[in-house]
Amino acid sequence: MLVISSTQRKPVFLTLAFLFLLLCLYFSPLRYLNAENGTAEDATISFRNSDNAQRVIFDLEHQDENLRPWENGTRANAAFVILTRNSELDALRKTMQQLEERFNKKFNYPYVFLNDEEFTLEFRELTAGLTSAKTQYGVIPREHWSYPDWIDVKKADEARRRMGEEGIIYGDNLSYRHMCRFESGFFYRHPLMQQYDYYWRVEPSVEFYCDIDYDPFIYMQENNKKYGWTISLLEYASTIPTLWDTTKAFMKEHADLIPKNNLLRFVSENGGETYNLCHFWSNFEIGDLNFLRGPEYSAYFDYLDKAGGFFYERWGDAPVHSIAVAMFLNKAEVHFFDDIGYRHDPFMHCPLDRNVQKKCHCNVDDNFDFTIFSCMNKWLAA
Ligand SMILES: Nc1nc2c(ncn2[C@@H]2O[C@H](COP(=O)(O)OP(=O)(O)O)[C@@H](O)[C@H]2O)c(=O)[nH]1
Ligand SMILES: *[C@@H]1O[C@H](CO)[C@@H](O)[C@H](O)[C@H]1NC(C)=O
Ligand SMILES: *[C@@H]1O[C@H](CO)[C@@H](O)[C@H](O)[C@H]1NC(C)=O
Ligand SMILES: [Mg+2]
Repeated sequence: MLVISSTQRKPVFLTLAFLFLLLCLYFSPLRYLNAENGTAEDATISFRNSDNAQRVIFDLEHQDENLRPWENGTRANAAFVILTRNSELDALRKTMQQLEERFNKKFNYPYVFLNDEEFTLEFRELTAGLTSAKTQYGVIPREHWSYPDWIDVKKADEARRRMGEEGIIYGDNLSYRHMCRFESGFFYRHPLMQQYDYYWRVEPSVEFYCDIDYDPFIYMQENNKKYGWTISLLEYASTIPTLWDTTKAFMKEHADLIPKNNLLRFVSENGGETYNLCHFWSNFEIGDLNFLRGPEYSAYFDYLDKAGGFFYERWGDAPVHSIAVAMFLNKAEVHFFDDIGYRHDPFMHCPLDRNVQKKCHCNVDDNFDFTIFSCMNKWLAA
C-alpha cells in the first residue's frame, strides 16, 4: 500500500499544484488571445521571466514548429559590433553575460568582434560560449589603423608629447587615436559589417541594467530612426581645439549636404558660432550603418581625416558622430533609449520610470542625466 509520510506530502502537493497551474495556463483564454493576435514571438516575450513553467508552455505551443523564440517574427539585419583587445576578455565576458541575459537570449543577434590583432583561440571560444548567436571575428585592415600618408608623423609625435605633458586624458596615447579614427570612419566599412544595416556598439566592462523586452533594431527600422543613444555629455575642450572650425569650414563648402531641418541647435546655442561640447557617448550606440556609409557622413569624415585632427589633436569618435548626427539628421531621426539602463564608467543612465525600474538593477539616485556634465536638458530643449 502507498504510504505518504508527512515529509513526503509537501513535495507531492507542490508537484500537483505545479501541474495544475500548467494546465490552467495552457487552457487560459489569455494565451489564445495572444496567439490569435500577435506572432508566437509576442506571446513568448510576454512571458519574459522564463521560469520552468513558462518554458514548458512555450514548448507545448511550439511542438510542431520546433522553433526557438527568435526564429519566428520580424528581425532586423543587425549585429553587435565590439572593438576590443584580447586582454579585455574577462571584462567583455561579464558584459556579454548581462547583454545576453537582459536581451539577446530572446533575440539572438549576431556579434562581430574587431581587433587590430588576431583574436586568440581562448578569446574566440570564451566569447562564443556565452551566446547561441553567431559570432564573427575580424582583424582590422592595416590602412584603417595607421597614419594616412598626408599626416606629418613628427608633428603628430610632438602633439602627443605636448598633450601628455598638459595632462590631457589619453593625451600621449597613439593607439587611442587609431581607435578614435577607426570608430569614426572605418568600423562600418569592415568586410564583416558589410552585410548588416544596423549596429549596436558594445565595449568591454559596460553594464546593462534592465530587461529589454522588445527589439530596438526593429524599433529603429519601423520608426525611421538613424541614431540611438543613452548618455549625452560634455567633451573635454582640450582634445578638440580645431574640430568646430574644421566643421564650420566643411559646412561652408558643402552647404548642399546640410538639410534645413537639422539638429545643430543641440551642439551649438549661438547659431553655429561655437560648439557647446555636447555629444552622445559613443561607447553605446544603436545606429543605421547606411547613414554612416552615405555620401554626407562620408564627405564629413574624409574632410576631418584630411585635416589631421585625429592625430594632431585627439578628436574622439563621440563628438565626430554627434556633430554629424546634428548636421545631417533631424530630431525625429534620433532616439534617446531612455529604457536601456546602461553604465560605462564613470557614468550611468538609469531609467527613472517606476514601471521600467521594476525590471532593472540600477539605483536611480546614481542616474547621470540631470547632473552638470550631462546634456540631457539641452536634448529635451532642442
Ligand atoms: N583592438 C583594440 N581595441 C582597442 C584599442 N584601444 C581601445 N580599444 C577598444 O576601443 C574601445 C574604446 O576604448 P576604451 O579604452 O574603452 O576608451 P574610453 O572608453 O574612451 O576610455 C573599447 O571597446 C576598447 O576595447 C586597441 O589598441 N586595440
Ligand atoms: C486582438 O484581436 C481582436 C479581434 O481578433 C481585436 O479586437 C483586438 O483589438 C486585437 N488586439 C490587439 C492588441 O491587436
Ligand atoms: C592607451 O590607451 C589604452 C586605452 O584605450 C590603454 O589601454 C593603453 O594602456 C594606453 N597606452 C599607453 C601607452 O598609455
Ligand atoms: Mg570604454
